[in-house]
Amino acid sequence: MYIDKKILALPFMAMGSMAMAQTAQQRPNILYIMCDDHAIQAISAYGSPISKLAPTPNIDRLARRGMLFNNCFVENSLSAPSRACLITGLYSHQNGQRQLFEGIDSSQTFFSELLQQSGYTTGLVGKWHLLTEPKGFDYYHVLDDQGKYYNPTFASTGQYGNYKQEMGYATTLITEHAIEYLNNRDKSKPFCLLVHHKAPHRNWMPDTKNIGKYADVTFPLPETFYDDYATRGSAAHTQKMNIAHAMEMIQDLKVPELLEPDNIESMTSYNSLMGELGRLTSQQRAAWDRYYLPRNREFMEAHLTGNELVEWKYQNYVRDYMAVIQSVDESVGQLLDYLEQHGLDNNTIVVYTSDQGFYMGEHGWFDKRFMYEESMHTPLIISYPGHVKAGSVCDYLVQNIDFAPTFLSLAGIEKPQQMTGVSLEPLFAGEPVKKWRESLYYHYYDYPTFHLVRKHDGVRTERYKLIHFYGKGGESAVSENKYMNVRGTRENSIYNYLKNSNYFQDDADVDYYELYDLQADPHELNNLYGQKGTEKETKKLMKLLAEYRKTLNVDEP
Ligand code: SGN
Ligand code: CA
Repeated sequence: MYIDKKILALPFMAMGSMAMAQTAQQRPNILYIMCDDHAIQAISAYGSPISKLAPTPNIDRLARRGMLFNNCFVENSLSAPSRACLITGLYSHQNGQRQLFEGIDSSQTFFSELLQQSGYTTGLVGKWHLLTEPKGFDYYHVLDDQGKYYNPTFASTGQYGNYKQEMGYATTLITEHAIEYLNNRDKSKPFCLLVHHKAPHRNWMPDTKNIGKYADVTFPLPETFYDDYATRGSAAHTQKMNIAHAMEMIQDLKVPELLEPDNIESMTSYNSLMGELGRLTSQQRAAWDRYYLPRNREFMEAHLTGNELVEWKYQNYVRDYMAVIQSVDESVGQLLDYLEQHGLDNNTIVVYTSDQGFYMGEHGWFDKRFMYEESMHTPLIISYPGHVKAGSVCDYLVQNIDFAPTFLSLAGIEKPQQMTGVSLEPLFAGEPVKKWRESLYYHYYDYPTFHLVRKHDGVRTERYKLIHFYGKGGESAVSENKYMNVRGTRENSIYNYLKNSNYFQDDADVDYYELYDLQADPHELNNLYGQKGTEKETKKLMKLLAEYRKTLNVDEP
């Protein structure tokens, strides 16, 4: 229900259409920019060593204008689940999108619908990744599934599923469509525009002008690069997301010269890269070859092995990833410029975030999924001149289910009762807040599929993290994925693909806990679960976890 306090305060007679329009104008515009897989480590405002070598001046400019959140976390570190949290303000088990291919419960209210009903004009451009038509948008222009970096296909308002190719680079095209929407929008209404970049999702293909941009940079290895997971349970050992073994030399590191035609995995990786490169125009392909061909020649001649090879992979992974980020940063700059040039900067809330965190070699990994810090943690910067303290930092625990309630409260719309997240507005002043959450609930469900990260849930407080890994192991776990063994579905074909490429390991069932003291051990190298002296804290956290499961009605584990 939409309650505009200003309207309620007006005498009824004064509520002519002029007054309504004026009040509507005073409500803030919302520009929400979300990247796909943008790690905190790759934003210079957050200050990581790698980001200093490949800075993001425009995202930093936004941070200077607003508030940088140091403790923003996702509930389920995966794209579609995260997007479902954003759009509904609900945890995964409440919004139906627990796994990547599961499909959101589209009967849930999307915050965009409420904004639209209350007089906002709403737009969405870029990666949508939910298996349902965008609801509550006057305009949408969305990529097909994960989207392609080069010459991608988009479907527009009312034409859902009808994807048409556009020539150019995804990040640039998305920015252009965002600006197009801003130019053509109904200017009598406040706007809410969601800009969802495809970048920097795997396989990190930079725009032609940025290819090789960091070729001469040597990025420092993260402290935990050679983690041996000595104190952890089996999940950290059985995952398939380490740079050393799971990162593909052909698809991910772009070395097709390594093709082994008799090896099915090598062939799949090759076909995947060739599929992507086959999209390039001859001009784009020439720019690609100018960098990758000599780089690959040099690599093939070097015959690297052991750590030298793993570090070559790391360097080239980070180089490509950061070059992809360069375009994202430029896009942020263009959108901020647009707001300034059109006098919209003071009345627009700008949010920058990602759909989750990402590993940039920490623990030897890429990808996400785990409840460990790098993947659970996500960037969040919010600017709103006059309302959010400029250049401030917020340490309170916030989560992606809070975004929808925040937008609603800023628009003066009462949050629907079932919406679990809370508005971040009380934090905007940068002052201490009397009552705020002291813990977060996390739940990852997507096993067994890409990267083989085991199911787990857990709680994180400011200082501690308790994780419970559970569930059947290997192929037998498929029976728990109700959607995965339905013949003819996309999920089922992915399952078959993984099975045929011997992806599933014969992993054991698991049911164990890990405990970390984030203050003493910020890199989570020392699992304290079961250790002497931790009994009291463990008991407290166990109780907290049980409370979350009960109040939230979690049906697994
Ligand atoms: C693809 C990627 C995975 C990635 C998932 C989910 N493989 O399947 O590496 O974890 O997407 O990513 S790829 O070979 O197709 O690139 S998410 O961001 O959409 O959740
Ligand atoms: Ca993602």
